[in-house]
Amino acid sequence: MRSYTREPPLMRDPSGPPGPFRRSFWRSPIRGPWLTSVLGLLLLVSLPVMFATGLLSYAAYNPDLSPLNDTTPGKGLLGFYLFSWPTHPIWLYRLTQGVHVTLGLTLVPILLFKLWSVLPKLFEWPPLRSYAHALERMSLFLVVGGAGFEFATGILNIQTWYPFPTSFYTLHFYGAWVFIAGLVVHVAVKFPVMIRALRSRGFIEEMRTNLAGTRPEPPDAGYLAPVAPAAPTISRRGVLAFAGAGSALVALLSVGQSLGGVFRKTALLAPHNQSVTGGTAGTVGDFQINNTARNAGIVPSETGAAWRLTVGTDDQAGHAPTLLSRAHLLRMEQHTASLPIACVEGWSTDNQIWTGVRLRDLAALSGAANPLSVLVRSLQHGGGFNRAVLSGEQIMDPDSLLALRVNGADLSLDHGYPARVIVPNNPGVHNTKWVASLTFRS
Ligand SMILES: Nc1nc2c(c(=O)[nH]1)N[C@H]1C(S)=C(S)[C@@H](COP(=O)(O)O)O[C@H]1N2
Ligand SMILES: [Mo]
Repeated sequence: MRSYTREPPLMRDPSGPPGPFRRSFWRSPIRGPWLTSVLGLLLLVSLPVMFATGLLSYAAYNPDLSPLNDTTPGKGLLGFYLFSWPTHPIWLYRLTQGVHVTLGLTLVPILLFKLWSVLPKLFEWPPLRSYAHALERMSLFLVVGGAGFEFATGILNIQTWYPFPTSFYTLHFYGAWVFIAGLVVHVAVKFPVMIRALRSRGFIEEMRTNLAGTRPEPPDAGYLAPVAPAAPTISRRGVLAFAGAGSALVALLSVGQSLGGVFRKTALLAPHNQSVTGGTAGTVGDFQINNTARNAGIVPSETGAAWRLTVGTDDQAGHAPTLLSRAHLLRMEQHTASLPIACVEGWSTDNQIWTGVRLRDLAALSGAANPLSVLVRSLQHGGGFNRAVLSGEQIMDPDSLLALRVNGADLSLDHGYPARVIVPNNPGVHNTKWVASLTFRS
C-alpha cells in the first residue's frame, strides 16, 4: 500500500500558525495544479467572451448619444471603444446578450469549483514572501473579488432584485474593468504555470482514471497539492463531471429565455419567462411582456380617445409641435417589420410582426429630414424606463417603427397601446412603450 501521509521535507511548514495556515491542514488528494489549471483554462476561454459581450451591451445603449442613455457617467477613457450601435443584423443584441447572461450563469459552478481548488492559497504562510509575491496576491484580490462582485450583481439584476446603492450599470461596468485588470495580471503570472500543469497529466488519461487509480499530485510551489493527502473519495474525472453537469443544468434551465420557441418553458431559472401572455386576448401569436401597464402606472384614461402623439423638434424656432391622434397615425403609410425584443437581462422574444409608422416618416413630418437623434418620452410618469434617446441611424432604418399593431392586432395595453417604439437590434429598454412624444434633433 502506498502511504499518502508522507511529508516531503521541503514542504514542511511547522512555523506557521496552526489550523488552515499549515499546509498539512489541506488534505484533498485531488487538489493540485492540474485540476486548478483545467478549471482555469475553461474560465480563461470564457471570461473574455463575458467581457466582450458586456462591453457590447454597454455600447448598445448608445451612451455617447445622451446623458439620458448613459447610466454610467464619468466613464472617461473606459468608453474609448464606443461606437454607434448598428440596426443590423436584427438578431445581434439578442445573441450577444443571450450569450452574456447564459454563459455567465453557466460559469457559476466552474467558478465555484475553481475557487475551491485554490482555497489553501488564501491561508498561504508566510502571507508575503517577496514583492513579486505581494503583487500576485494583490491581483488575486482583484480577480476573486471582481469575479464575485460581477457574478453577484449580474445575477441579482437578472433576478430583478435591485438592492444596489446606485445604478446596476455603473457598478457592473466599473466592476468589469477592475476584474479584467486583475485577470490580465493573474493570467500573465499564471499562464506558464498552467501550461506546465496541463502537460503534467494527460486529460484523456485522467478521464479514464477511476477512484481506485486516483493519485495525488506532488506538492507544488503554488501551495495547491496537499503535503499530507487523505485517501481520495472522488476521482478528478468525477469532480469535472460534477462541475460540468452543474453547468449544463444551469444552462438548460435558463437558455430557453433567449432561444425562445419550444425551449421557452424550460427556462425555470429565468423570472421573465414565466408570464407568456401579453394580454392580446383571443389573438394568435401572443407573447410575453416584461412590464405591465398597471405596474408602470399607466392610467387607462390617458391612452383612450384623448391620446395625442406630440411630434416636434428641439429647436423651438419655427413651427409648433404636431399633435397626432391614433386614427391619424393609422391613416399614414403603414409598414411592417419582423423584429424581436431583446432585453439586457438576457430574455428575448421571438420575432414578432410589428406594424406602424416609420420613425423616419415622423422625423420628416416634424421638419427634421436628417435627424441626429430623437428623444422618446412615455406617458409613464415614474420609473427609469420611460424615456430613451435613439440615434439618427436608428431613426432612418426602414424597420424602425412607431408600432400601432402587432401580429395583426392592435397593441394591447400591456404591449404599449396606443403606440410603442420598435427598432431593430435595439436593447429592449430603448423600445419605449405608451409613447407620448417624439422630439427630433437635427
Ligand atoms: N414606458 C416603458 N417602456 C418600456 C419599459 C417600461 O418599463 N416602461 N420597459 C422596457 C424594457 S426594460 C424592455 S426589455 C421592453 C420590454 O417590452 P415588453 O414590456 O413589451 O416586454 O420594454 C421597454 N419599454
Ligand atoms: Mo429590459
